[in-house]
Amino acid sequence: MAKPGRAAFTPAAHNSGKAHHDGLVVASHGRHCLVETPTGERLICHPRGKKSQAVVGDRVRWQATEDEGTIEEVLPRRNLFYRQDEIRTKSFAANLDHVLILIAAEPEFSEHQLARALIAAEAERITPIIALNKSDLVEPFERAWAKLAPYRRMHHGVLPLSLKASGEADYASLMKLLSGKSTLVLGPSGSGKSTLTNLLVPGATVLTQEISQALNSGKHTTTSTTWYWIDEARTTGLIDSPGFQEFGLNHIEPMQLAGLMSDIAEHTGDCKFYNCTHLHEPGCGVISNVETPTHAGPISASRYRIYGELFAELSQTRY
Ligand SMILES: Nc1nc2c(ncn2[C@@H]2O[C@H](COP(=O)(O)OP(=O)(O)OP(=O)(O)O)[C@@H](O)[C@H]2O)c(=O)[nH]1
Ligand SMILES: [Mg+2]
Ligand SMILES: [Zn+2]
Repeated sequence: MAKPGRAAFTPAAHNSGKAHHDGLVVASHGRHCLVETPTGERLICHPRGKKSQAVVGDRVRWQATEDEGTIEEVLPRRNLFYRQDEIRTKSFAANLDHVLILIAAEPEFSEHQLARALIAAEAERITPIIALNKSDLVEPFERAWAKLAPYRRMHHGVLPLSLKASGEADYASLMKLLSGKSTLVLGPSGSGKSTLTNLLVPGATVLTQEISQALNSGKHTTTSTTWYWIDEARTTGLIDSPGFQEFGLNHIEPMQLAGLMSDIAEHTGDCKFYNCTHLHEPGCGVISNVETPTHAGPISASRYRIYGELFAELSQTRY
């Protein structure tokens, strides 16, 4: 029997117009995307209609047309990692095991955006990994490391990296985490996402910032989301994505927030009222555990402030 991936390219399958094949979406460019067959061939596919709009990481059923293909069906997703603001929804990728949030000593990262990306991952039950890159830049790294204290105390911790200066040492610790999994690498522009891809993916030559600066080609070096295989057996997937600035959480209900911030969620069981917003209620288990200048507490002041600001923002955009 012909392998499923090959059959698409035979005239018989083409003429019958009926053969459906399995595929994995490995890149998306606006409406059309690149689909990889089980045997490793890649072809451009167009969605049949709005319903078959696919994102990277999607498993699809496709049909051959001329030398390209049509996506007939997007198979049910395990999860979909996306952000949403007032204007639009932007999907990053589907069917993920991890979101690796890569930030760096430089450029300075926004704690707000980090907190938002973590909440979006928790909402889809995707395991987050936080890594802080550029440990060779000693002083900015120390500042960033200190700023991350509340995140270092959380269950996922923070992994220090120096992808350019001592990538070899990072290789082993990263492989241990990522092996056999599908991981989306996410983070602000310039944090080193493509440098990471080049380190882990044999033969990858993804454009990184110093080269794009030399070519003078704009602020974001990477402009589309792309899936790479780390191993030849194609069991470990790594997805490079363009840097983001604003991470909209319009799809989250304000009352869901506390449950999606693990350091805060730990204390919601102690609240006097079941529908506590943790903003002002008496007997609130969250408020009593927030650190103050005179009282050390397990919830950092900055995390609690972010909670309050997000709660207000999400309450406003409901209507
Ligand atoms: N000092 C230092 N620089 C690094 C390190 N890792 C990456 N860089 C540099 O940081 C710059 C940005 O790296 P990229 O990999 O292009 O960043 P990116 O996250 O892919 O950026 P976008 O594609 O724009 O989102 C490049 O000049 C890298 O060489 C590191 O460990 N230390
Ligand atoms: Mg990049
Ligand atoms: Zn409370």
